[in-house]
Amino acid sequence: MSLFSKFKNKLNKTSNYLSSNILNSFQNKKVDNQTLEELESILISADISLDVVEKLISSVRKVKTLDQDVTTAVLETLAKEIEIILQPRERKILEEKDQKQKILIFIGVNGSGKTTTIGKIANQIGNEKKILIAGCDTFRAAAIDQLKDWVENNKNDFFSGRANQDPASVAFQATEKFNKENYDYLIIDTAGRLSNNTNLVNQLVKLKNVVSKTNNDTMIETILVLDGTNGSNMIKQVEIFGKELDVSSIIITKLDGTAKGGALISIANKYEIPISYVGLGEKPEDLSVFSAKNFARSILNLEE
Ligand SMILES: Nc1nc2c(ncn2[C@@H]2O[C@H](COP(=O)(O)OP(=O)(O)OP(=O)(O)O)[C@@H](O)[C@H]2O)c(=O)[nH]1
Ligand SMILES: [Mg+2]
Repeated sequence: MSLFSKFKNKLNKTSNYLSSNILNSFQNKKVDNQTLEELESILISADISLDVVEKLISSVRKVKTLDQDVTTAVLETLAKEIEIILQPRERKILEEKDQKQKILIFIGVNGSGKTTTIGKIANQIGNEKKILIAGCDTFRAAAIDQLKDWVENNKNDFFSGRANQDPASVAFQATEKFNKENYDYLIIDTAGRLSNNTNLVNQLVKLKNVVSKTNNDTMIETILVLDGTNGSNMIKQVEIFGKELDVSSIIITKLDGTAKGGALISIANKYEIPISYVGLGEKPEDLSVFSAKNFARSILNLEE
């Protein structure tokens, strides 16, 4: 399956919603105040933020009403505008050749898809590279087991600490092993919820500081994983995590399971943080490098 087909198939909840409603509104009609008003509410209910919707509406307003197929003209205009917003956020974190070794720290609230995404990424990196996976969620045995399953399937190496050990100290020991044994990648999984009252963000800041102490900051990626089914509520999470931790890229998961995929556009418009991957299902191959064009055209049910 081509990368585009993958986007198109998996984003069908969002694209069905958008394209069918837009078709209903514009079929045999022209671009006027009434149809634009309808379009505005369609876009808003797909969790696209108001500032983005305003941008989109103002370009659709310029669509020539004489166009034979108004619906296609509207969809094409929307896709072009959305692609312009998304384009600057594309970043392929694993293809930057200047850095031989990389440390990926995965953060995000519980259930957002950190562990699954780590498994998928390690699977895609493949066995030519030496990968060490560190389980720093020391509070839940199930968390370690879930990560271990991925590690075993991918044939990676695994490092974890004692139950309830300070996550930062596990991360520190993992970094020592990574450096001593000359791994290409260290991928750190963290907890999304803590068993006690310490603040999650503080805990992560501590973990990251410990890792930075012995490693060059340029080789550390702090990846915020967001659950796409949360729609516009993802913005709050970018706010909370981004304030204290220098998030270097975002991964939005579960876009296969939601009609709220439009929220990705709101995030791209509001924050200058790159979007490296999108999660499009639960299987190892269901993680795709983010592509502005594929995303923009897929959610409007257009062809490549
Ligand atoms: N459909 C779909 N499900 C996903 C995707 N990514 C993750 N999931 C599922 O979401 C659930 C939670 O994922 P986890 O990887 O365990 O999330 P986590 O962030 O590690 O959660 P905690 O360890 O509790 O903080 C699992 O059932 C995954 O299979 C995706 O892109 N699509
Ligand atoms: Mg997890």
